[in-house]
Parts: sequence; structure tokens; C-alpha cells
Amino acid sequence: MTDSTAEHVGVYAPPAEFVAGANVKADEYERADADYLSFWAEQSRELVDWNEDFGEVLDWSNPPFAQWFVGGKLNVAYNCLDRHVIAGNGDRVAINFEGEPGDSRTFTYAQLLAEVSKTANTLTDLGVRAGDRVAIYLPMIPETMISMLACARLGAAHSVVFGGFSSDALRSRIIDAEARVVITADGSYRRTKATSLKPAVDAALSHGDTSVETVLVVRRTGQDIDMVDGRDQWWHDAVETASPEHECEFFDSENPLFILYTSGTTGKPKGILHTSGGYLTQVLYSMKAVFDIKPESDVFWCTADVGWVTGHSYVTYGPLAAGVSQIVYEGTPDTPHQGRWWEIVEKYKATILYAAPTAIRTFMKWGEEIPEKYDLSSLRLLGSVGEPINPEAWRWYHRVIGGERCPIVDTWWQTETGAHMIAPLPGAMSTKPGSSQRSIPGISVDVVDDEGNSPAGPEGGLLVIRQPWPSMLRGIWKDPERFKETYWSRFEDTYFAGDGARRDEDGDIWFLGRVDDVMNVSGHRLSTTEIESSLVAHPYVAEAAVVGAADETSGQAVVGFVIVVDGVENTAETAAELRQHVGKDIGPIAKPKQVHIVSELPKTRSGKIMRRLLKDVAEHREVGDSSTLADSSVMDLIEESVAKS
Ligand code: 6R9
Repeated sequence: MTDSTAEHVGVYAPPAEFVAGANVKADEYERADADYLSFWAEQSRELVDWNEDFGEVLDWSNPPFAQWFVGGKLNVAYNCLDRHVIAGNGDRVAINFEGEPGDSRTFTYAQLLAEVSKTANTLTDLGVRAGDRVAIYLPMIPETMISMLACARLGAAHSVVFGGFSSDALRSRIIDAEARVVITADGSYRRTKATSLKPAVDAALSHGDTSVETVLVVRRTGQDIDMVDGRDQWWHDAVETASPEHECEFFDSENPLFILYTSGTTGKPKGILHTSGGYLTQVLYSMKAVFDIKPESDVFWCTADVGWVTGHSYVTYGPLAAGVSQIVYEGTPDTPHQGRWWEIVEKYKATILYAAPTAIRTFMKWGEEIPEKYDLSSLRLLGSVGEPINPEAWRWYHRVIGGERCPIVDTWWQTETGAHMIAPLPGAMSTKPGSSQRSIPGISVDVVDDEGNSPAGPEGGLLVIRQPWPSMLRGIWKDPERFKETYWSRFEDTYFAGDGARRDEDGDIWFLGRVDDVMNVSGHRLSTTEIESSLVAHPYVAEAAVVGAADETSGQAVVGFVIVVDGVENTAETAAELRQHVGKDIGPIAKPKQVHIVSELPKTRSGKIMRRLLKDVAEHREVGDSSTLADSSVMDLIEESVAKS
């Protein structure tokens, strides 16, 4: 076990100026602990505009089915738009959109309200009513957020399906949610090419057996597509001619806001259901406490795709409900050049940047001379999400991107949790590279052993959440049994997150990877994350992924896949050096049996490494389903390099 105390890895104190101006100070924890329900009620009344106040804060009479802010009425889109315009901030920029080919569009809050109103009127004309579902299959363009908000405005739930998913994935999600309308585009731009989207919708609906009545099509690329008579309508015909006035209704706190499908370990994807009042409360609280948002001066940039939960909570709902200006970028970080992100930060003077560790490690590999060419001095806070961030990548992010002045918030949460759960509060504490540190105020997490005992030993255990929280999932769409079984059956009345974690001597939380990624070598529990961090800390290595492969003698053996930095040779000596390094750094038991040097790692578009596929390679099996990879050709490249090594 590596030493992870503050003394060993170092801690980084926030600048005095940051602390002085911070929204939330250290005393917040105590206040929240004293009475977490009163704490959340207070936050909700402060941050959300309720049309009718709620009564009971939490109804937990039928666990695990929670109701928050019972009886309250609100409109989520009103909270994201109208209230800012009413408060006199209609001229503030809501979205700075940057298209991959270099086109840009700006929407003020007043303009965005008009666009959302037009879309809400169009959807109403198409028969969409409160309680219906609308599927959204769009690239990262403003119309995606406009569509989501139009649904919210009508009290209809959206189901955003990531634009990189296949027609089969789209089809099963449309059927499961019984969507009435699909909103899509002709295509999108990715790596300078116009890729198509609409044909996937046509294929998904080709059997004529879905509930879809209308397909609304945004023209993005202008490529040739088929329009089906009586079913398909152009956005620019329908929406552009609709009235920009729309009076919104107010809905129950527990009215469904969205369904977002997330893959399970087995079987079909789970439709994670989120509702309105609790979700908005916790998303807004995290904007205030974790991102320290200052709506009048910040320029926020969350680089996630709206197709995954980070894009829901921190591209659409969080920033807009907070009333801040934000950046939305359509494309990839290396188009047309490897400095694109930094050019965007400079152009819009971004103050807060929120990205995935895999992006940071990619930038490290490309070299710090690229970001150094740009003026990044507007940045004041950095965030990380999606996977554990290795201390090495954390330090690089802090030094090269943050100029040693920006605190980094490493935010742990899930599609299921809706908003941040574990993250340092940047104005309240020093940050520690590689650790998410502690749960945010009002949230109660624990690390338990296999039997549910707390505390788990120094090797770590399983992360659980003890008390209900406002933005918790309300269930799995149409499958209450699976909801109970997946999250609430392992330990009584406790949410089981599926992540391995441990607390260090300072009480700070370190993530060890998903429970299925934790390895067992000769009876020792080893974390993929820890060994990957050790590999990435070696100067030869840019990126690393580790899996446990079945092994006759030790049960499992550690197998590493690494991408080396430019100039390092792919030789047996390099691999041996890396194996030795881990053995010395963590201990002989963690020394990988094999290290393969590869040119790519299999990653989803949300930046998660698909270790399952690497495990197939390590165990010499045929590689399993790779349909959710950002680039499905990488598995061939990996198999080729492994065959050579
Ligand atoms: C927001 C998001 C959830 C899983 C989660 C965990 C991993 C996310 C993390 C992290 C360590 C962090 N994860 N953030 N692990 N440190 N800061 O990613 O949602 O796509 O549902 O994934 O991602 O394993 O259980 P989702």
C-alpha cells in the first residue's frame, strides 16, 4: 500500500484570495451534520425558485423510494432561464458555442429563453404533454440543450442518447422509454469530417413498431438525408416559425426530469430516473460549493458530452440554473490542432475548467509546450471527473494548466447520484493529488468491508452512502426490482455504489476503481487505480491501464497496458523497467506479470477505460462488445501490438 498521507503526497493550499472570496467555508460541514434535512431544506429554498413551497423535506417511508421536498411546485426550465431574465440578467451570455469547423454562436439568457419557448411550443403542437418522453439524439450543439430545456419546460422527461451510440442502442432506449418524439440532426462534425446521425434514427425506427410519431431534424452539416413523409420535420421549419412566448406551468417536485441509460455489468442498460426539485437543489448546491460559482464574473467550461450525466448536470442544468456564462464545444481536442482547448480558454477567458483525467493525460503526452503557447491566466479553478485522477496527472494539471494558482476539485459521483457527492470544497481545505477527500456537506458516505462493517481495514473496501440525498436516482425506469437489487440489497438501507475505496490516515477517500476492477493476486486485494498511478508516475509512461488476468498459480495476475511518451522505444527492456518500477514503488506483489506497450487504450467517449476489453486480450479471448468505444478500431491496434510483444 502506498503512503498517501498529506506529508507523503503533499497538499496544496488554495490561494488566500480564493479562500477570502469563497462561497462556502469550512464551518458548513458542521452545520450540515447537525441536521442534514434542515440543511438541504435551507439550500433548496435559497437556490431554487419554488412556485409553491414544499412541506416535508424527505419522505423515506417506503425505502428505497425517496421523495424530496414533498408538495413543492417548480419548473426546472424557469429556474434555468426566466428567473435570470426577470432579475435583469437577460443580456448575460448563457452559451458561447464553438463548433468544430470554427463557427461560433452566442446566446444570451433572453435569447435562449426565446429559443426554448419556441421549441416548447413546437413540441406542444406535436402532442407532447407533461409525463411524456422525448428522445434526444444530437451532437454537442446548442439545440441539444434547447431541446432538453423545452422538455423540462413542458414537464416531459427527456432521454438523451449519446450521438456516438449505434442505431440498435438508440432503438432499445426509444422502446424502453416509449418516446413520442425523437430530436436529431442530419449529422455532426468530428475530426473535420461530417458524420451522419439521421440514418441511425431511420434504422432504429425502420420496423415501425415504436411509439415515435415525429422526428424533428436539426440541420447541422447539410449532408443529404432521407426525410420520411408525415413523420419527419425540419427543426428550421417547425421551431423557427413558432412563437417565442411560452407561459410555463409548474410541476410537482417529484415530476420526472429525465431518464439516462447507463450500462450495467450484465444485461440491458438501466434507465436511471431523475426528478425535479431534489435534483436541481443538489446540482445548484454543487455549483455553489464545489465550483464556487460567481454568476456575474465566471466563464464556466465543462468539456463533457451532453450524452452522459456530466453533460446533463454540468453543461445543461447546473450552469444555466446558476445563471453563469459557459462554453460549449462541439469537437475533439486535437482538431484542427492540439492546442484547440487552450485556444478556447484564451478566447472566452474561461475561469473554471472541468474535464476528465484521460484528457489531462493525453495533454501530458502531447507536451506542455502546447498549452504554454496560450494565455490561461483567466482560469481560477479546475475540476476532474469520471475516473480516479493519478497524482502525477493532478500535479501536471495544477502546474501547467492551473499555473499553480488554481485549486483542483476531484469530484466523485455517478449517473445514479445526479450531482457531486465526494469532492473537496476549494475554499475550505487544501487539496490532495489523487484523492477526492471527503463527502460534500449534507452527504453521508462510508467505506465498509465485505460484511458491511465500518471502518474497513487499511486495504480498503466498498463505498456506501448511508443517507438518502436530494439528487439520488428515484429508480430504474419501469424496473423497481432491479433498482432494489442493484443498489440496496447488498447492505440494508444503504446505497451500494459499486466502487472500491479506502480512507488514508488523514481520513481522506481514495478510489480504487470499480469493484469488478479490483484484483485478487495470491489472496491480496490490489487496486487497478493504484498500479496505474504508479505506472503513470514513471517518466516513460503517458497512459496506463491495468487488469487482473486469470492465472493458474496466483488466481489473478497483474497485466499492464501502457502508452509510452515520444522517444521511448517499445522494447523488452522498457517493459522490464516498468515492471521493476511498480515492484519497487508499491511492493513485489503488485509487480505486473506482463506490461504491453500499445499505441492506444480503449476508451468510451466519457473517458472511461474499458478494462473488460483489455482483460479479454490478456486472457487471449475473443474481444467482447466494443460498441460504446469512442473509436472502435483501437482494439485491433492493441491486439496487433500485444501479438508483437
Ligand atoms: C460522473 C460519472 C460513475 C463511475 C463511478 C466511478 C467513476 C467518476 C470519479 C470516479 C474516481 C472520480 N468515477 N468520478 N472514480 N474518482 N472523481 O462519471 O458518472 O458515467 O455514471 O460513472 O465513474 O467508478 O462509479 P458515470
